[in-house]
Amino acid sequence: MCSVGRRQTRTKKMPAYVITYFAVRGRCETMRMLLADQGQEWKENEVTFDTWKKGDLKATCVFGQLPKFEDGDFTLYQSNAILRYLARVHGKRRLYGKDDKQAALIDMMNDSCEDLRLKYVRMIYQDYENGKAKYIEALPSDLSKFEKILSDNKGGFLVGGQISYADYHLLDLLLNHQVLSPGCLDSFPVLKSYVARLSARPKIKAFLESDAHKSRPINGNGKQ
Ligand code: GTS
Repeated sequence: MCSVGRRQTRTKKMPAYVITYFAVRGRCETMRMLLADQGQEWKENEVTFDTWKKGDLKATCVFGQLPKFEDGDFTLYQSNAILRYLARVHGKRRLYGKDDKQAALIDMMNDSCEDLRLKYVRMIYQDYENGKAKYIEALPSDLSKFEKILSDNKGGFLVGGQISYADYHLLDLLLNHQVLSPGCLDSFPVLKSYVARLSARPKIKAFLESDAHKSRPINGNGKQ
């Protein structure tokens, strides 16, 4: 090994990743879980609602919204694009399947997670008092689709036999839904054991038990 190589292996790597977001789980807990499970470090740049309201930061964001994700001097917006970037970069065989077809299926699964997230977010922010009961009543229709997908795929994950970025997204959604409606997985044994199995992965378990995770509210308006 050349001396430069030796010096590099001895240098402690500082976290190159910075997540700029409000002090909530929201759209960032999936990427935080992915990073934690992949043994990565990152820095949190928490933005208060008062700072955000001043408008200076918003004006610098490409779409006027957070999260913002930085990898050194590379900046990204849009939470799902950030997940896909991290999926390409991390994982022993990446978090994006073993070939283009699996990658497309993983994107399809993530799009379905996004559909459910949007329904959830709309209810939480726009219709919590009147719409929560109705939302919970309709939830089995969405959950049953994921139950079938996981039952059909014998690999234990949404696609193939190894975790993908979409699994972190689904796990985050299911954890949030168990807070919204604690018994919501009782009639979905496959989803229930999937949540238990993924939550028990040592690095995810440590993350879920961390003060950082526990102290962050799920949503910005205090509803959950
Ligand atoms: N499609 C975007 C993504 O996935 O990143 C949506 C981002 C978004 O809606 N951001 C909200 C925001 O910046 C915060 S949150 O909904 O993720 O909590 N809101 C402030 C604003 O001024 O729009």
